[in-house]
Amino acid sequence: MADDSRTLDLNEFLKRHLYVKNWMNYREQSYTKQELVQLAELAQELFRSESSLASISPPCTIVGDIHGQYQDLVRLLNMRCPKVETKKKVMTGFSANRFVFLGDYVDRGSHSIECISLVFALKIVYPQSYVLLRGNHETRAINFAYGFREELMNKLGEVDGAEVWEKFNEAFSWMPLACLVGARILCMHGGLSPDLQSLDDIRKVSCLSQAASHEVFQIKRPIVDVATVRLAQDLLWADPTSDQMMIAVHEEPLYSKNLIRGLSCTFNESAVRDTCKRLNIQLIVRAHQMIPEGFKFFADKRLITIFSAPRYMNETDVSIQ
Ligand SMILES: [Mn+2]
Repeated sequence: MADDSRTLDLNEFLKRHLYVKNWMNYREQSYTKQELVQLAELAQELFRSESSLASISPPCTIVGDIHGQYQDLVRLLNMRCPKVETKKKVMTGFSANRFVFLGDYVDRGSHSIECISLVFALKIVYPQSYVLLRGNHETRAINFAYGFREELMNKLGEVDGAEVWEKFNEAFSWMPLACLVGARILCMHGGLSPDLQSLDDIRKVSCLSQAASHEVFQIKRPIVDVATVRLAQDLLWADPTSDQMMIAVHEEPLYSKNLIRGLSCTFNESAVRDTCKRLNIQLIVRAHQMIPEGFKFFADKRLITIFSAPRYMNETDVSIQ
């Protein structure tokens, strides 16, 4: 890495991405293959060293789906931090706050590369202040089809674009699947799972090298195809439902097939109550569904859905993210 380390200047990279003076005359960022490959490799190293269940102390800002909406991401990151504004130097959010991102940085919007490389650069510069969770779009099959790969090919050419796409997906396969905020708030991109019986179930999804030999049910990262691990798939894909049909049944089921997504599950209010009690959690924070107002509570405020891509796809289709 030492030989081509000059290809990536992280301070300059952050500066040119975070300080856009005039969005009306915004000049598209240009990238070299080397700097993007390096970003993906450095981020991957950090993800490998983290637990699949990340943790961070409050206060922190929790951010939902970004989906390539670079301008909205920059606005979020530059929001002033009220607590430190009284100091002489006004600190902006990205350097003063802690952040948990709930995933879905890429696809759909027009600036996936800017979004994912900016959050990767922030993670590398401020590793303790940023948690980047994996969303269902941080998987090969999805970001092959919904924009990220095409954007890379357009910007870097077919050969280099495909190579960088592989590197980013390698990094994605190591990303944490959930995060504990101050031990009482559990965050993930999608939702709950019948396989989530304890927090250790998520912690056990880690590199085999870190595994204790007696842990029979150890699930190995990287997880290239999340469909091979039901817990991982549900954490990335599941949705809450208030389906009355589920509640009407005498022997109340907590989970059912997710017919809208065609994979993973839906879970009802009882599943949320049940999981909070068993895991000793006060609140579950997830993203994954478009909410025009930006957030929506569920199950007596035991769960909140956060969505951070305003005017997403003109907010026409509320069902599929
Ligand atoms: Mn999603």
